[in-house]
Amino acid sequence: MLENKVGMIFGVANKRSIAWACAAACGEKGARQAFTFQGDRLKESVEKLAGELPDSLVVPCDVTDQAQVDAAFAAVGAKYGRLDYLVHSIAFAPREALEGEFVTTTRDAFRTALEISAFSLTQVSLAAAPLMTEGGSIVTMTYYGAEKVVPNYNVMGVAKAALESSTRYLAADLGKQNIRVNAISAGPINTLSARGVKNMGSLLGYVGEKSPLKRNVTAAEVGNTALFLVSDLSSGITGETIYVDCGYNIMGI
Ligand code: 1JT
Repeated sequence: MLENKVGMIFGVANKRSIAWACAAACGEKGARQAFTFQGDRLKESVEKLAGELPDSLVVPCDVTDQAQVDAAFAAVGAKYGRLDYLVHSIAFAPREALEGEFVTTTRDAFRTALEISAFSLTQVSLAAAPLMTEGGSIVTMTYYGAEKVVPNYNVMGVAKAALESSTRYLAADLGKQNIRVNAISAGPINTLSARGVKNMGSLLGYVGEKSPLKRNVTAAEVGNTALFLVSDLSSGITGETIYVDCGYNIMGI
């Protein structure tokens, strides 16, 4: 399904990462993929995982450093000569911003969360577009806390609201180049990022009981939706936020 397609995956930390589930689903369908990592501590882990897939590339990319972003896309251009899809699965907020009350969010935490979690989508979309010469698909990850208040999600909710809105504005701009931009709103998953969050266990239990499917979503299910969004099966979908949350978001009480 993705034979002759080239993808670029942002946000793999380990095998539980949503980004890795996306890459594994797409790799199985024949895509070649480049992986970015942030900081030396993730280099080995990402190189090991990427090594499981044929003809992959691993490049450093801290999105707060424009030179690294430019170099990462230059490396993809040099190796593959093109890009068909991009998976953006990165977010960050200082730990203390994800507990207590939103009203105490500092200027610094706000700036960092919005820069890394929301602005980076625009940044990588601009860099990706010239390589997407035959059209393309960009997929990002969001969460329900963008729309409704979820205790402790705080500034990440504000950042995800900006990310979802950015998805629509980017879709409008890039549509003329046949580049589609969509977001997946995933239910909570026990990844490395989520692990650092207080009361993640009880959140997972609560969502698992309340959702129509009476369970939590898996990273593999998010990966399969990313596969759909990067494939031609979704050729008429852009600017959309698709829920992959076992139906949790449709419930009132
Ligand atoms: C970040 C973290 C972004 C955790 C994230 C995230 N997007 C979803 N999660 C999981 C989560 C976190 C909280 C939550 C519900 C789900 C941690 C590092 C920074 C980026 O609140 C109930 C806080």
